[in-house]
Amino acid sequence: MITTTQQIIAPSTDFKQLQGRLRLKILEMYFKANAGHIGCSLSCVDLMIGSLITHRKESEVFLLSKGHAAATLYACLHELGEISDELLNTFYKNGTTLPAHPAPNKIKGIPFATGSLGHGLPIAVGIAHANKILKNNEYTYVLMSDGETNEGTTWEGGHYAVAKQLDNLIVMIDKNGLQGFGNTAEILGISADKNKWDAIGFEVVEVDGHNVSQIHNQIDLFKTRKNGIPKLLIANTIKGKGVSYMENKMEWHYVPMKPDHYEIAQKDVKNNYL
Ligand SMILES: Cc1ncc(C[n+]2csc(CCOP(=O)(O)OP(=O)(O)O)c2C)c(N)n1
Repeated sequence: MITTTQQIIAPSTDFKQLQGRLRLKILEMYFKANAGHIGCSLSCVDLMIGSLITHRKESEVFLLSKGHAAATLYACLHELGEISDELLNTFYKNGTTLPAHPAPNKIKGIPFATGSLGHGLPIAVGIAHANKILKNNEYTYVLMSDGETNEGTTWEGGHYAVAKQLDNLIVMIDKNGLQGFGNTAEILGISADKNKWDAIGFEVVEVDGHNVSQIHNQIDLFKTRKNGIPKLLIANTIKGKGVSYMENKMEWHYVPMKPDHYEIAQKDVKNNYL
C-alpha cells in the first residue's frame, strides 16, 4: 500500500502491479454489484494513480468530476488507506456511503457530490480560487471526461480559472473518445482539444493516459510553473483499457459482466499487468 503522497517518481518506476491490482479490484466491485460503468472506470485508473495516489496531499481536494467512474475513486482511496476493506465491500449496496456516484460528507477524500457532468471543474475552480485568496499552499485536482468538455459550465469554469490566474489548479481530461451514445468527435466535435484550451489561456500538455510515470512527472513539472496559468493535462486513453473485449467498445459503458465475462476480464488483466 502506498501511504505517502507527493513521492518523486523516477521515469523507470514500474507501476504495473498497482495498475493490475486496482483493475482487478474495480472488476470485482462491479461484478459483485452486477453494475455497469466498467469501461469508463478502466480508462482513468492510470490517471488517478499518477495524480490522486502519487501527488495529492491528504488535505488537498481531488474531484472525480466524471463521477460515473466512482469505483476507480473508491479503489484508489482504499489503496491509500482512506477507505477500509469493510467499507469497500458495501459498494452499491443499500445504505452504503459508496454509491454508484460519489456522495459528499461521508468520506474525507470525497468532499462533493459528482456525477452530474459538467460541474466538477466549476467546483474545483471555486476551491482553487479560495485557496489563492486564503494563501493556502494547496493544489486542487479535477479529473473530467472528454464528454464533459461539451458542457457550457466547463468552459465558463475554464475561463474563470484563467481570469483568476489559478496556477494552483490541475485539470485532467480522460480523453477516451467515447461517450454513452457515440463518439465524442461525432457528437459535438472534439472539445477536449489542446488548441481550444490553449486559446482560452490554459497551459496544456498531452500525455499517454496509461503511462503513469509520464502523468506523474508532468504534474511535477506543472507544479514548478507558478506562472499564474492554470494547468491542463489531456490524457489520451482507451475506454476499457486492460480488458481485451471491452477496449474501445461503447457498450461497456453500461453493461454489467456475466460470470464468463468476469473470468476473461480477470485473465486479461493478469496477463497484461501481473
Ligand atoms: C449532466 C449529465 N447528463 C447526463 C449524464 C448521464 N451520463 C452518465 S455517463 C454519460 C456519458 C459519459 O461520456 P463521457 O462524459 O465522455 O465520459 P466517459 O464515459 O468517457 O468517462 C452520460 C451522458 C450525467 N451523468 N450528467
